Amino acid sequence: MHKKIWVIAASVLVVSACGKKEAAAPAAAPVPAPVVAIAEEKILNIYNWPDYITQDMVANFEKESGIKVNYQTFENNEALQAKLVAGNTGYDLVVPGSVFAKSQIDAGLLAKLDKSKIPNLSKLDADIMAKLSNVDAANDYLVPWAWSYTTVGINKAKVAKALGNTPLPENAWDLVFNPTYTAKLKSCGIVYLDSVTEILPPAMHYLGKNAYSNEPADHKAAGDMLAKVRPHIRVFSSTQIDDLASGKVCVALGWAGDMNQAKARALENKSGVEVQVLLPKTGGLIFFDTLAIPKDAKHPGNAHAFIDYYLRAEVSASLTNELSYVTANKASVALVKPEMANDKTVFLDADALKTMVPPASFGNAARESMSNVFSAFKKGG
Ligand code: N2P
Repeated sequence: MHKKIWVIAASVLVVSACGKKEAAAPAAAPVPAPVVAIAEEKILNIYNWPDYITQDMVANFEKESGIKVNYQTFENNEALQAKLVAGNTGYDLVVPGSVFAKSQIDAGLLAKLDKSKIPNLSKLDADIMAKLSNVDAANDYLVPWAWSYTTVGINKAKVAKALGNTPLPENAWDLVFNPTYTAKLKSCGIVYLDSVTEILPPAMHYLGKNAYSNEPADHKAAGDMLAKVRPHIRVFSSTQIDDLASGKVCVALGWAGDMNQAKARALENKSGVEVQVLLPKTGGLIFFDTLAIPKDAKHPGNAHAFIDYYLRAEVSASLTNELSYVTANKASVALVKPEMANDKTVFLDADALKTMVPPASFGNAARESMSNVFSAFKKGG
C-alpha cells in the first residue's frame, strides 16, 4: 500500500511567556503543534499519448495502491504544451517528448521530482540518463517513458500494387516526400502524423538540412517541398494503428512503435494485411518521451508512486513486450520477449543507430515559423 500523507499546511502556535516575570501562571501543559495534515486523495490524473500504456499497467497499479487512475490522451506535443502553458491542467503526470520538455522546464511548467520517492530510478540506464541531461541538466524533472523513431511504414501488398513496375525506393522517405512515388500511392492512401514538429523535422532531414533547424529559410524549403506532395496525402492522423492494420491506408509517416502495433494487430485479426516498418537509408528520427509532473499537480505523491511502479523491471518490460516501444529501464531488458528483442525495427542495431537522427529542441520563434509553414501546407490540399 502506498500511504502517502502530504502535509500541505503546517502552522505552529507557540504561546511564549518570555519576559513577563509577573505573569507567573502555572506551567501549562505543552500544547502540541496543530499540524494540519491532509491526506492526498487516492486519485491520479494521467495525460499520455494514445496507445502508449498497457491495460494491466493501470489496473494493477490501481489494485495495489488503491489509487484511482483517470487516464486521458493527447495526440501531439503541441496539445500538451498548450495545456501546460494555460495552467490548471488537472493532470498529475504528463508525457512530453524531450523535444518540448526543455522549454517546459525552462518556463517553470514542471515540478522538480523528489527522487527519494523513486528508488527505482536506480534501474535506469546511466548512458540514457546522461543523454537526457541535454534537456534536463541534473535529471531533476524527467523520467524516461519510452523511445522509438519516426519513419515510414507500409502495407506491403498495397504498396507493391500501387507502385506497379516501380521498385521500392532505396530511401524510404521517397515514399512520403517524393511526388513521383506519392502520386502513385495516392490511390491506396498516405497518412501523415498531424503535428508540425513531427512532419517538418523529417522533411528538413530529407532535404539534407538539420532536422531541428531553427532557420525560417529551412522551414520554407520544407514547406515548398511538401506543397508538391500535398494533393497526394489522404489524411493527417496521430492514431494510425487501425488505419494501417485494416488496410485503410497503405503508407504512413509515423512512429515505428505504432507501426509495429499495427503489424501485430493485423496478424491478430488475420486480416491478411502485412505491415512493414522501413528503416530509411538516411535514417529515421529518434524521439524520446518522458514522464513529468506539472508544477500545479494536485496529487504529486501519487504521481511519484506511479513513476516508481512504472520503473519496476517487469512493468517497463510489459510496455516493450506489448507495445513495441523501448524503455530506458536496464533492469527490464532481461524480461523482454525474444521475438521483440530480435526485431531490428524495435531494437535498432548499431548500423541502423548510426543513421538515426537524435532528438533536439526547437526555440519558440522556430516553432512559430514552422507552424505557419505547416498550416499553409495542410490547407493547401
Ligand atoms: C503513441 C506513441 C507516441 C509516440 N502511440 C510519440 N511521441
